[in-house]
Amino acid sequence: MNSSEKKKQKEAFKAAYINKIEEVSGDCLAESSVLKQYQALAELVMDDITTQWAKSNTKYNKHQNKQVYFFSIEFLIGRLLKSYINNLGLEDIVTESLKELGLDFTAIQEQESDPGLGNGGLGRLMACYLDSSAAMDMPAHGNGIRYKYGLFEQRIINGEQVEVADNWLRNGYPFEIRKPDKAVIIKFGGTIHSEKINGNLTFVHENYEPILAVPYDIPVKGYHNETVNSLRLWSAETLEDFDLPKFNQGQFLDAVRHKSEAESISQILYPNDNGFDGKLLRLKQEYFFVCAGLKRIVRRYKQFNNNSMDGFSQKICIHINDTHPAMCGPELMRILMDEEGFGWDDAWKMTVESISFTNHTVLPEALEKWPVSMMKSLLPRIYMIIEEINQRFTQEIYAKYPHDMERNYGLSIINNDQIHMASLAIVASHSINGVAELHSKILREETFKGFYQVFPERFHSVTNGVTPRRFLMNSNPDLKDLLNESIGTQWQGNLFELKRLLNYLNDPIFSDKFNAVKLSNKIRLAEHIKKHNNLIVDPASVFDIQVKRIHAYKRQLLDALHVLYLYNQLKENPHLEIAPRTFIFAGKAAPGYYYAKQIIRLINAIAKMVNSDKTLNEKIRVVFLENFNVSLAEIIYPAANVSEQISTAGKEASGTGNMKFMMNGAITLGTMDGANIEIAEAVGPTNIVTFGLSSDEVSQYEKYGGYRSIDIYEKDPRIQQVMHQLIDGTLGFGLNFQNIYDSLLLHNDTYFVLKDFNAYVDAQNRVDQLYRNERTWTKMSMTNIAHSGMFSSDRSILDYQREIWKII
Ligand code: 26W
Repeated sequence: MNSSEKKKQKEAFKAAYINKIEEVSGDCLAESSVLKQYQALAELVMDDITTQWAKSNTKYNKHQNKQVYFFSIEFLIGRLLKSYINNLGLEDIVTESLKELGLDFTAIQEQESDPGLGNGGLGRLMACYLDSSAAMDMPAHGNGIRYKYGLFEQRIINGEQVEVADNWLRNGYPFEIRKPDKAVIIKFGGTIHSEKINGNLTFVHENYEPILAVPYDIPVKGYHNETVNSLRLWSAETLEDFDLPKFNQGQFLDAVRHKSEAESISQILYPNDNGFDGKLLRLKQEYFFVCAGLKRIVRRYKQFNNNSMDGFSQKICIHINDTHPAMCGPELMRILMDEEGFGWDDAWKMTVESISFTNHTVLPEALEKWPVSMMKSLLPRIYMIIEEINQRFTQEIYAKYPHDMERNYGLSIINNDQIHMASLAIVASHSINGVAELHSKILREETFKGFYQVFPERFHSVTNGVTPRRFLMNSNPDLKDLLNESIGTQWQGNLFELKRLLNYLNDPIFSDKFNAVKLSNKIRLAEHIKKHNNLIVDPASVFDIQVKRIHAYKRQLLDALHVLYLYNQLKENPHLEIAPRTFIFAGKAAPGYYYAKQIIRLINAIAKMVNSDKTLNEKIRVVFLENFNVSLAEIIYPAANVSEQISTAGKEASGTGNMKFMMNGAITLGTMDGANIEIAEAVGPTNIVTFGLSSDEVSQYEKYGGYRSIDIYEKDPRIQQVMHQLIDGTLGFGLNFQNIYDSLLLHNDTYFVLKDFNAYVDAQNRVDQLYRNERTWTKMSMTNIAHSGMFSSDRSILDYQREIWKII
């Protein structure tokens, strides 16, 4: 674009924008609030996108390309305005125009609520996959729930987590389109009886409670292309707002109660990450979006296929994100048999051929098991189908392995009056995959060993990835510019091209610029810390960061105990030579997870003690940032020097934060777990710091009931000191962390914190040494970025296309 063209475009944009502001606010630009400025900009952007959206949909309908649908109970999409603008290629036009109008683009963007429709890794992964699919012109769509309240907002009050409702729809949401004309009815409860209709045995569902599912569609705009896919989120409503008979009888409250009971289905996201609690409402949520999504997919398919289901499984992929949508199997069977008239065998073939399944965790407490009684009464027809799936499957297995009753029993989908959703998902799909190589290996050899023996060909592995648009280009624009001016722009289309950066490893001018970018990102984070924590941190210090959900297996505790140990060292020897460090933590704890909340309290107690101790010469600082979400993450990753990825080996399926840090030049300090292993392979042993037990060692100990933590404690005075400090009042008057203490010593340290402590301290010392050699550190940092191509979600999507959906 030459400069006169650009000028023209900017003038056109400004005129349209001023118009829009008047339209949405009734005020002129000068009088308008920042909120209205945001809403006007959002609408203007939507006008552009919806035109392309309609074109994309027409194309999909005409050409009948294979469509992928991600079924997921979470989509953690983050703010969209900037991402839309950049994907439309309007970055410069908008930025410059707003500046010329005297407006603050950053403040405008901050008006957008950050939809917290997910807990963590699983939900964010879906958002990255939607972004990558659209960027690569692939028809893939999301199907989920439009929660009225997303994940709670976290406040830290007196060092403790306090939860506040996340009313993200407060000011409306400009990027969704409500489609009441595409609503469907979902049936809960009631009874099933069979009838002969026209000589065919038919199942009739009676006395059920009908709930209306209304879709809201959000466009998923591809990067610099014409593709716009859809994220469809379902909202629960009553069929009639009031139950009229009851209303007429004067039972007004009863009538309204029905409305609120119906709406409760999409009222709130369950805040559990990796912990199953078998609540009825959650089961309703799961069936709700599964049923609504599948009904619409079948309807659309027939609409553009001469009212026929022929070829369905060649054209439709139903990809289920963990087991929460595992009822896709039985529900698709129900639709095919009861509504489309297929017999069992044909319906089964179509079902298995269209469904694929990704597992995201091996923690036993996260595996979903629904009581038979609950399933039977809430979803009687689905239960019948699950029973029959299981009967046919177990019969096959018994025939195949007649002498191995014990293992056959273990494969049964229904066991001890519980329905094992992972088993259902495996049996009803043609593919199951783990999310990193180690994770997939553990699935094959441990978690789903029996199934692997029956269906070896179904098992795959696709390592997770993250979108470089959001987590590099948009959140680290200075790095983007520096890369463009040095290695060209090809990397934006193919992240493997970042390898060209290796040519600059010994270029002092580049290195200086590179370090300047990191420093300015650290200054931005330091400003955030000043504003929110009222604490001054030194941007020249090492920014050592652990941000993720708080969970025992992720071992924020190990990080915290090391800080405490370092504090003790400095107290003993104030002249200890270390590079000054700022330890930064953020993350939410599930509201009912007491232990995790105690960890937050502990970190804040340590922070208070360390930050107020003048004798430390500001060599260490500790920060807990409240309310970790996608928007905050975008400020954090670009500012990191050290990426803490220290889960007990074998427990973190993949991790994706590790990739976001790496892409922004942080050095991983990690265990050989999840995708850390692949990061280590990609960068080589000199560009990562690893430590600790391997997953084999962990499982060896576990086989024999764990290890004896007391032995380690007794031998190590350093450990004794930090352990005592948990309970002796060091951390503040009345602050006692007895239950953390007990978990480590009395309950035998389930996650090997003390076992790995020494190795971790050594690794931290190595980090210190490396950082103090600036040349070395800069090279390591650049090397990490150069090898991050493999961790783009574009690569992951290509793997899925090739291995699982068989599109290319
Ligand atoms: C039923 C309760 C429940 C809720 C959420 C069980 C399990 C989950 C998720 C599957 C947990 C989760 O988010 N797992 C994370 O998935 C990421 C994406 O694949 C991985 O990178 C993380 O390692 C994994 O913990």
